[in-house]
Amino acid sequence: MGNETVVVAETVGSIKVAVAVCLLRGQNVLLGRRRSSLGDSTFSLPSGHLEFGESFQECAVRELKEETGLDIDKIELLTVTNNLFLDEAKPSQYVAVFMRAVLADPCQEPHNIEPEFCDGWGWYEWDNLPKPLFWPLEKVVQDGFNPFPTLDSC
Ligand code: IPR
Ligand code: MG
Repeated sequence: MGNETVVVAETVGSIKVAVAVCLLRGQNVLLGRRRSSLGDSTFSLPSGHLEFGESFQECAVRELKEETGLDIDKIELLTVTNNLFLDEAKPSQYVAVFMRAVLADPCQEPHNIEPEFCDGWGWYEWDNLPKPLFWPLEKVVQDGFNPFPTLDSC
């Protein structure tokens, strides 16, 4: 890495990869209100940083367990977005990997395992999402993203 690159990395932070999970139950999706310097008080999917050596699916399973206590199943990759947070004290860039999943046991309920990072979890209809949404989620919603499987037409 050249000296200029090192200086830039120290000033603006590094590029990170995060996995966000659309956990589907009926027509609802699980959201929690963030307690974080990034997107404080906005509604967000369960999400977190990809750790070294993890697959996207493994990261989704781990983050759901850590943040909600839930076990998930049928984990699929949906889309990837590139998110620049330029207004932060230390600007950052996140590649957000959006997955979808369902509950391994449909009777399970989410628990707020990390109350320092989240006000609590709730189920919300996709067509009536709460506001404000965490910006990476708001952006895909505005672009027409829908995590629910479509019925095959033939
Ligand atoms: P952690 O790993 O703290 O759960 O990360 P997060 O919930 O802040 O995830 C970052 C999400 C991306 C999309 C900015
Ligand atoms: Mg998180």
